[in-house]
Amino acid sequence: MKRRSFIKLTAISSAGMVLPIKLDLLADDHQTLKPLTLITPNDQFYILQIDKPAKIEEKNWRLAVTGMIEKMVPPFTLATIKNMESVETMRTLKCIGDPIGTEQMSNAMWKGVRLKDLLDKVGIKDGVKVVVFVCADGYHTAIPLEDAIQEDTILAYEMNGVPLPVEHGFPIRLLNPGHYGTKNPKWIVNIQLATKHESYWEKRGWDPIANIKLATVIGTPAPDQEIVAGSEYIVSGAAFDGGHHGGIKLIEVSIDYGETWHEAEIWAKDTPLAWVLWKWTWNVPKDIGPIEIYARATTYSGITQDEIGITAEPVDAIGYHTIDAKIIEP
Ligand SMILES: Nc1nc2c(c(=O)[nH]1)N[C@H]1C(S)=C(S)[C@@H](COP(=O)(O)O)O[C@H]1N2
Ligand SMILES: [Mo]
Repeated sequence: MKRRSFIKLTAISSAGMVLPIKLDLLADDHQTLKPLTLITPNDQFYILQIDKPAKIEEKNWRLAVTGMIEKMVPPFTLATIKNMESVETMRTLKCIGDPIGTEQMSNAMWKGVRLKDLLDKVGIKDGVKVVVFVCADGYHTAIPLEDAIQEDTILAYEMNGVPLPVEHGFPIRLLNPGHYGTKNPKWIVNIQLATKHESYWEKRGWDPIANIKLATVIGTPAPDQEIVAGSEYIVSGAAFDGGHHGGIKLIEVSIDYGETWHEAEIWAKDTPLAWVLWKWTWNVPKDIGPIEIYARATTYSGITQDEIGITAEPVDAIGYHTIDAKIIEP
């Protein structure tokens, strides 16, 4: 029991106390996950930023690539970028301040260009170590060059079939696979090739690497939900390993504090860079009273989440998400 409260406190202190961020559109009805859909509609996708969204007009926007470049190229317009070879990809974004992902994890289809294709146009000088993203809202962050030139690192300009909504970074944001939201900057106006950079959140003590950890989230039931004795109830949620452990192989649910585990059905999945959705039909017992529900994932690489989280190569797993609910009289 002690361990369970530890996990909850961690989530609260990192999301609420340490990160002084605005949960703009996270109204009350977004506070807990509902039954999820594989793709999160844009108007339900979580939103996080240090201040107000930057409002950029396409005609006034240019993307300058500067620093340790080989040749001078005029700043890119959105039209030039859209003329480059495009890629479409499903990606889950998750905030570092919500490690379990109960509120700040969503999934979308994105369209954009490979960052490496853009960097090829300017040439990368020897000695470059990091690629820095400077954003119109004052945010800035850097990623290692080897991450930047990966096939899966995308500058996205569309989200679920429409131009990036203002809140999600119009006209261009980065999708950096396997990394928490901090490394997925929005409203990018300048990309700099450099030897080092101290990013906005790193200056404030946050993890500069920001690898997504394996986690399983319970969407239904919500905390304190009342479940009818003797009924069939669908426990459901999402799991995500950030693509670090080969993807999610198995989800299990326990209603006896981890004594026994029941295999859930993974009913929706796409790439390892996106969450999987799972459900388990529970034949709710006749006994009335409080109940605790746990969920855990096992990855293809063979890692299973434990109660307090584990350190595992190449990146870690967090502990179980647990939900306190109630069995009530029919
Ligand atoms: N320019 C800019 N980009 C940003 C941020 C920000 O404050 N400014 N916040 C980051 C954080 S902490 C997260 S979790 C994601 C959230 O992306 P979303 O609002 O599209 O869900 O944006 C990231 N990109
Ligand atoms: Mo975040």
